[in-house]
Amino acid sequence: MSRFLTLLVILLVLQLTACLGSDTQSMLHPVSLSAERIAGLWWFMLAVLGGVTLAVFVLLFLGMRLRGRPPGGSTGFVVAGGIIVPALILVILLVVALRTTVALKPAPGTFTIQVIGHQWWWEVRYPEWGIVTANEIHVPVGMDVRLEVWSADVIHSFWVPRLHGKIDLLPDIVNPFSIRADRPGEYRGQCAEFCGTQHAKMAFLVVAMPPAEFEAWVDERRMPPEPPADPALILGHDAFFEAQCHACHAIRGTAAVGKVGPDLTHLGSRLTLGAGEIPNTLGNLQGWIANPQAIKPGNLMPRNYLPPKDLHAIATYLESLK
Ligand code: HEC
Ligand SMILES: [Cu+2]
Repeated sequence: MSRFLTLLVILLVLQLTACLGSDTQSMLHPVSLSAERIAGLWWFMLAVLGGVTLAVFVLLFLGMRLRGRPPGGSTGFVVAGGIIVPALILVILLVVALRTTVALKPAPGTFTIQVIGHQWWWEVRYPEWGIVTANEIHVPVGMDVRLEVWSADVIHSFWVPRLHGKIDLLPDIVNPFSIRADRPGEYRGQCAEFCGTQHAKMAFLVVAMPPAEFEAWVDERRMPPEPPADPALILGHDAFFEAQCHACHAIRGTAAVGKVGPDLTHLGSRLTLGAGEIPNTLGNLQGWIANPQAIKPGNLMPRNYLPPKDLHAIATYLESLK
């Protein structure tokens, strides 16, 4: 018995260590009012249900000690402990949860960001400024931002645990809501609804920046990048078209207007490649272009059998697009 208990305690402690570590995607480290409300609800439920569990174990223990004695107790105890108290607790939990849900009503928002889920990446549009990017959502700190989300294929779910609750991305139906980050930082999000083979590798970042920095970010991205002048970059630009990348990708200011994959207009300034899968470096980019299937098996970008000098030229060109 005591060996069993020791094992149980060890397992529980091990499980708790999973809650430590990185907090970039932890709903227990909220940085917005709505995430704080959700975390508050979570702690409240943990406390209540922890109390219930404790009470049940105490009763179980008492029951075990009374084994062998003649039966006693009363019907009243069973009715109170088995019906009235549980019903009361459930009603309290329901009321508190409903109040939280009502408090999470979306705010009007100062501007709109559209997020469109694709298998297995996120298209991000700022219609006010004509900016299109992917897998990265820049927002100003302390401002409510209106979000409109939908899906280009199957149902996805948009979730940044430190900022807000989950919201479904549905084909053909636009779901509006709002987010607000109260502290600058990078907050990881993740698709929260199974959507196919690479569902687990459908991540993204919300980058919350001070309003002035955000304005500068917008100013740099509303214009397409300058056409390449450097011969090495022109080589990369031409190789991009020769390799048919433009069939699926758009680069504003060029003839590439593909819609199947992420917009690459400002790829050089993005933090990650493949929806949060690998850091955006020149080496990783070459690896991705040559064989995206090795990094994210089953994703919708095919392998490319390019001569090394073309591969290098394309990657250098794309990294120059800031
Ligand atoms: C058949 C369509 C298709 C073709 C052709 C294609 N891609 Fe892609 N590409 C995609 C898709 C889809 C993704 C998103 C994959 C994912 O993350 O699930 C992608 C992702 C990328 C990314 C990562 C973008 C990001 O923000 O994560 C880069 C860079 C890229 N492609 C470059 C290229 C280059 C260079 C070529 C030409 C050699 C090319 N692609 C050809 C469909 C294509
Ligand atoms: Cu998804």
